[in-house]
Amino acid sequence: MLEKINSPDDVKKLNEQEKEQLAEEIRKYILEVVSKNGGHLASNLGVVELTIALHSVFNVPKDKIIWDVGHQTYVHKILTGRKDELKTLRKLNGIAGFPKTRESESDCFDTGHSSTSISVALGMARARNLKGEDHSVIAVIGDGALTGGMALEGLNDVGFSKCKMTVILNDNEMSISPNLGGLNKFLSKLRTKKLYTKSNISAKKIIWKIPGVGKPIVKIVQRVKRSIKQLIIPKMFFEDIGFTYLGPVDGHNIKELENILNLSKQVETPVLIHVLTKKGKGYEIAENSPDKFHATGPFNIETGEAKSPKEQDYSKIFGNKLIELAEKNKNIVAITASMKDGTGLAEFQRKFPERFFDVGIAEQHAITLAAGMAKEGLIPVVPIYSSFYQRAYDQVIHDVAIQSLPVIMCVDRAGIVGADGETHQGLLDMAFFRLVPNLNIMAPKDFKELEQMLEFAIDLKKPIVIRYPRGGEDKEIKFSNHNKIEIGKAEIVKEFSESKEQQDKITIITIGKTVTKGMRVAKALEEDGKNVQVINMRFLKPIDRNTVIEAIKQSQKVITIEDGTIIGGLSTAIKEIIAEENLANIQIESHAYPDKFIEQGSPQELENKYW
Ligand SMILES: Cc1ncc(C[n+]2csc(CCOP(=O)(O)OP(=O)(O)O)c2C)c(N)n1
Repeated sequence: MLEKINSPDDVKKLNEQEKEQLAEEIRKYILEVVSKNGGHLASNLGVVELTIALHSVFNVPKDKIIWDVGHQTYVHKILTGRKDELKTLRKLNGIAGFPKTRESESDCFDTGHSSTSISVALGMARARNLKGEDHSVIAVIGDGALTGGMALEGLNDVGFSKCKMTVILNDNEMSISPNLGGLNKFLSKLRTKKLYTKSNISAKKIIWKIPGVGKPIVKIVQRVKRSIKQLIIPKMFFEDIGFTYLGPVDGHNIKELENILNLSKQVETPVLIHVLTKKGKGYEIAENSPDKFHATGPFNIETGEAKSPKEQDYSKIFGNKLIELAEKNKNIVAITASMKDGTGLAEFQRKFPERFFDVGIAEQHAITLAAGMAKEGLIPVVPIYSSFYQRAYDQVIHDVAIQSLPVIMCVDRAGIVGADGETHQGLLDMAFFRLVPNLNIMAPKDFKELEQMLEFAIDLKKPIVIRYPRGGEDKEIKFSNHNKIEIGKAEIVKEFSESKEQQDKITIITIGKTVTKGMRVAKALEEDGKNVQVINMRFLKPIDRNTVIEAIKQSQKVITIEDGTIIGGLSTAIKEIIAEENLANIQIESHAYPDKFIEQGSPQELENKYW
């Protein structure tokens, strides 16, 4: 069946049975590709029927489907002309793991971070209305993404707008790990309601929504039903804020999905369709461990085992050290925005359940919650991926930094992240955090230094950022020396050679993961006859001006290396010192990522391309 499918028109031609067969073949194909390339497996297996139904009922690119987060669009890509190309999923120059408008006109908006789809959809629906057009606009959002503040801001405005558009709530009861919170409790009541089928839907309510049609006939009946429903059916929340609620519907029944989607088209005001799906559907191993298969590296299909064994990484080192420190200090608490596994907090949760808080996909709330806790004497530690810290920038400034509250902000996945592409690279945090008064910013050169920095941060009692990369420490270059951390003090990890006193002196200034890169460059330059010292800045802020000035005065050339953008980070900080101190005649060479959004590829490929 899959062989015949090159566009949504081909899907529309299939009968019910053929569509079911197509669903099976798509699952097999996705499993094949993701087991080789890695990617978001479980979420995609969960939306196969929903995506087939959407492309059976709607016509992209005229109709607009906005996928929240966008990690579940592999099926959509297969059905919209990218079937063969999917084999290059997440590779350099290959098909992206998220919607990309540059890739296909069927992808109407780029996503990657969660909870944006409802706002985007309303924007498109309002634009459609103002332009006098008549296509459909549909946001597809998971129950996890619905916990993000912007989704709720969007729902609020959509309900008020009375704008014709559809929100499809893809409810699998999971974020990456099981979904938590009050909204989840509310949805769990809805889940237990009788499933929607074509035969049991009350058409009256739909007719009532069509202006001028049927209104007088059903109005009184509706009022009575409404007051009774309020007592027994919690779906009224969506109805009360302005949506017509349809569902819940079995998200693996293509026929019923098509029926409900067609029904929604008749409503002239906002509709919310509640779709129940199973994360990992059809691949038992993923159905049983949907969190493990939310995002996965290459794995063996038969066993589900990872192809390359998991090695020690910065997130685990962070999580273990935090447990050690929390055993000694009961004021330490940990907060995650729905990423407890990725950020290394799973064991902390087991050990200290009452000191662990998973707030949902709510980075802004996570930081302000931490600020409140810090104000009352706790020591909140908040690991969030670098690119998701972008969400909480104002909270860092307004709620933490201005009052100089002791929140420890751990920036995980800092620097180049790789296959998830532009939306997930952690290249901006050094630049945007450096602007904020009162913040201290550190980055460790290896695991040991991360442990030292975490310990230092707990004692500091001031706002502090610790950034560290995805994955593990350098396998070849090891540091035996780990000097005590002192606020704003750099360390010299390689001194000038006295034996080469007469030669050109070069100072390499670097920080975090790239300190080992600096050591490699130093070795190559020395082989070339140069005399090189390497400075590990440790602190981007406060920066160790004296060490920098001293180094520059001794050198003919300075090389800066950092795992961040060229604007605003380490190289800018060094150039500012050079200008402020009038250190003329110094040659400076900066290695950082250029002022553009960096595409997907392996970290190694991207480092080779851009450094
Ligand atoms: C702002 C932001 N924070 C965190 C993430 C990481 N993330 C990607 S998918 C996901 C869970 C999404 O759950 P849900 O919306 O229910 O979709 P599902 O995968 O269950 O289909 C998370 C936390 C993100 N993409 N964006």
